[in-house]
This record gives sequence, structure tokens and C-alpha cells, in this order.
Amino acid sequence: MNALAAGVLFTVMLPASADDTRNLYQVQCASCHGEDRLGGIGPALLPGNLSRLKPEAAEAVIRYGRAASQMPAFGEQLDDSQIRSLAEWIYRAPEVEPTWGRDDILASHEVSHPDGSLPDELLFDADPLNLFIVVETGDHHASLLDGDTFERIHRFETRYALHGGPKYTPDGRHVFFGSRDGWITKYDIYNMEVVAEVRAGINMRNIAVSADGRYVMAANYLPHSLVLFDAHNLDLMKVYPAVGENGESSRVSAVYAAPPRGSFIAALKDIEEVWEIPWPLPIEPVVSTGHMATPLATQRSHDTPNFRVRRIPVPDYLDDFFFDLEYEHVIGASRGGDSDGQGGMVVNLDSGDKVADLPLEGMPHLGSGITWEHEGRRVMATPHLTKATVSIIDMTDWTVIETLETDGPGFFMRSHANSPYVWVDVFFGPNRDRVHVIDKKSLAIVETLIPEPGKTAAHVEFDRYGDKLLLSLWEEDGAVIVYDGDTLEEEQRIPMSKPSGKYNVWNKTRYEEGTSH
Ligand code: DHE
Repeated sequence: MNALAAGVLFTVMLPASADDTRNLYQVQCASCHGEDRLGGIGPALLPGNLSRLKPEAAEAVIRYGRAASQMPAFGEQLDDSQIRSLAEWIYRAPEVEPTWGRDDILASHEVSHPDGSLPDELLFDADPLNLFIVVETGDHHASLLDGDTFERIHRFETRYALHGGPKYTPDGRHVFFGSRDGWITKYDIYNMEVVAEVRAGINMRNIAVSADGRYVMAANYLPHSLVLFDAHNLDLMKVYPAVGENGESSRVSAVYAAPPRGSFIAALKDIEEVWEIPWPLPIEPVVSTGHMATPLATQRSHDTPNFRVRRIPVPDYLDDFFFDLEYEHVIGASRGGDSDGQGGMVVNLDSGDKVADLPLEGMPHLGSGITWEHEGRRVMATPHLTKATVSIIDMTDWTVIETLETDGPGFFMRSHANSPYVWVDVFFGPNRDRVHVIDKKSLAIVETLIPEPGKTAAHVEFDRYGDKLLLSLWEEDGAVIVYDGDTLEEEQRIPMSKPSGKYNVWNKTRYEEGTSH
């Protein structure tokens, strides 16, 4: 071996020093995971957040990237020793243990327009129940669109890296945004003003708003907590440390409002428990369409005091989940910690019993599942994050009745009660520019659209009538495309900066079939 080759070999084998690794982390990882590993667009990289990920699996994620996330593969850029040292680095205890408690939350709280201080009339002329909010992740803005004309009414700056669906109050006047770095922003749509903000955590998953619009719950990865706010001015009400019956603490996978139960439902990522937290029931139902028509007060099936946690033990961790229309069952999937999903299960939320296993390989993305009536039975469909299929499940007996082959793994599915079609994107792989249209009757793919060759097309949302729909060209110089829901013809393009999710006020506040809740 010549000296040069020996030198190269020596360099490769030499373990990186702490300073090298610190620098490497700052150059390669910090822009997404935060300079202090506290999270940003990517999750926090601290021992408490990595308890379900083995160090070998962390190396594999650095080398090959992570499916269904923005985490790219570094195998081409970094050599083995660099990857190993980075993987070791992220399991080291941080120099200063990050905390975000009551005092930090209170200190971050700002109310620019106290509840009731702004006029009650809209400042623009549009149907307030057919508006869309479009989140533009490219330059951290949101656009307010008229759902009848598709004119942009307003464009405004948001917090950095919003994630998950913004949540509306039932009257559609206010919307709450959640950012990955823990900020909750309350925005008055009628007056087009931010009215209050608070930081609930360091690394937040999502937020939920109670069906009466009076409470906001935030789910955090870091710290391990749920945080309850009064929705009027985002005043802090309660911090729930996410600690299981066994004393171990956990990240919170996500929290959702379950209107027919009058409660928040949260799944814990590192503990085999689901939590139910009831809010005080109003006398009358707030929303009176579809499955929401039954008076709420008659529906609570247990007597847990308001805002107290009811623990529901489950047979596996729940990373991703979905509910049936009555919110009687949670349909959950564990991602197995090491990235490949093992399948799903159905758990009765009252008894806590597992009622079915779902044979769904390839990481079903249940969070974007949707349901519709098919031949007198309710079915649900879910894309898979690591497999080019869509699974359709009969919700009466939980059997898989159809598996559709797609052009690549998908992320989001969407429909509307008035639409004959279901839309599913191809989010991963070489066919990211394609979107499939599935016929709800024949359960077959009837059309594959390529709105712009080579550009990612993803995430659909219908208008309140199910007539038109919006599709994102998910690029920095992207656009939202308006389609006719029946002819599937493109009608209009509205330029946007990496538009991600789109959220129609009517569909969200009425918990319309076919959309995310
Ligand atoms: Fe999301 C919703 C979890 C990665 C864009 N995503 C959600 C929700 C959860 C979730 C639990 C429901 C929250 C809600 O609406 O209240 N997302 C996860 C993950 O675990 C995952 C796979 C890894 C992670 O890093 O968190 C993940 N998500 C992404 C992305 O990489 C996406 C494509 C880009 C981004 O902005 O980070 C992304 N997620 C979205 C969007 C929604 C969402 C646009 C809302 C969809 C809707 O229609 O309601």
C-alpha cells in the first residue's frame, strides 16, 4: 500500500473528534434539527426523543434517509465514520437539558387583540364558510382564498415550519396554526389579523380545537407533554406531563378533537396508552350536520371529570391514527420505531379492547385516511408511505376488500360527500408528479393526472360543495391548481411558494366526509 492510500485509509478509520462531529452536525443537520438539537423542520435529536430508535437504525436513517419525511440520504456525502459519529452524537445528553414549562409558556404569551376587541363584520366580500386557507411552506406564509372565485383575498406571514392542519373555530371566524417549533397562532380571518400567540413547547406535533371552539390542546414531542389553552386569548389552562401508568414519559404522537365524545384523544408514541381528555359539554350541539347531529350531551359514554385524563391501554405504540365517524374506534398504526410499519389495529375507545388487526404492510398513512359509503357499507381507504398501494377496508368487519396498485407511495387522500371520486397523490419516487383518481363505486383508478411533468403534485382539498378542488404543485415556485371535480379539467393556477395543505372552512368545521379532521 502506498503512503497516500495508507493516509486515506487512516483518515477513514480515525474516529471523529467531538469537535469534528459538532462541526459536522452544524453543517449537515442543524438547519433542520436546530443548532442545539431541539428540532426545527425535523424532530429534536436528543436521547429522550430517540428512545424507540436503535443506534444502528439511526445510522441507517442518516445513510439512506427516512421514508415519509423531509430527511434526505447522506450516504453519498458522508463516509462511514462520519455517519457513525453523528449517530452517536445525537444520543449524547445535551450540555443543557432543554426545558419548556409553565413559566416559559406564560412568558411567550402575547395577545395583540383581546377576544371581542375587533369588529364582527368581514372586511371583504366572500362566503365566510367557503374560504380556504393555503399553507405555503416555501416562504412561511399562508393565503386566504375565496372558495367561489378562487381569488386570493390576503397573503400573510406565518411562524416558521407550520405542520399539520390549521384548526378553525366552529363559526369559521378564527383559525389556529401550529408550528413544528411549538408556536400556536390565533388568526382572526374576518379582520385578517393575528390576535394571540403562545409557545406550547419546543418541538410540537399538532393542535386540536374542541368542537365548541373554547379550548385548544397542543401535543408535544419536546417536552413530553400535552398543553391545554383557553381558546379565547390562548391563556394557559393546564400542562399534562405525558407520563404513563408505568412512570415512563413519552412523546405525544398527535392529539385530535372527538366531537361526538366531547373529548380530546391523544396517542402516546413511547407508551402503549391512548389518552382521552373530556372538555365541558355544551347544552346544545355546536354543529348539526351529518354524524354530528346527535346532541353531544347524550353521547359521553364514560364519566371522567372534565379535563381529567382517562387512560386507555393499547396493545402497541400508536404513531399514526384515524377514527371511525362515530369516534367509537381508533384505527392505529405503529411505525415500529425503525421505520417500517408492521400493520394496524382497531381499538374500541370505550372498552379499550382491540377488536381487529389490520394486515397493512408498508406503513399505512392512516392520518390521511378517508371514508365513504360503498354498497351500503362504510369503507375507509389509506395510502401507504413505503408501498405503492392504496388499501380499502370494510369498516363493518375490518377486512381489506381492495388493494390498488399505484405509481408510487402516496401521502394524502381526499374526497367529498358530493364527489364520485377519491384523489390520492404519488408523493415519493420518480412519479411524484402524478395524482390518481379513484372511482368510489368501482374502487378502481379511473384517471392518472400529470399536472406538470417533473413537479411534485400533492394534497387535494374540495370546496364546500364538492364541485371544485385545489391541488398543490409542491415546489418553491409552485402553484395551487383549481380542477373541476367532475370533468377533472384544470381551470386555473394560482402561483404559490411550495403550497402544502389547503383547508376549506366548511369541510373542516362540518367534519365533512372525505377530508381530514
Ligand atoms: Fe405530517 C398532518 C405526522 C411528515 C405535511 N402529519 C399531519 C398530522 C400528523 C402528521 C400526526 C395530523 C396533524 C393535524 O392535522 O392535526 N407528518 C407526520 C409524521 O409523523 C411525519 C411522517 C414525520 C414528521 O417529520 O413529522 C410527517 N408531514 C410530513 C412531511 O414531511 C410533510 C409532507 C411536509 C411538512 O410540512 O412537514 C407533512 N402533515 C403535513 C400536512 C398535514 C400533516 C400538510 C395536514 C394534512 C391535512 O390535510 O390535514
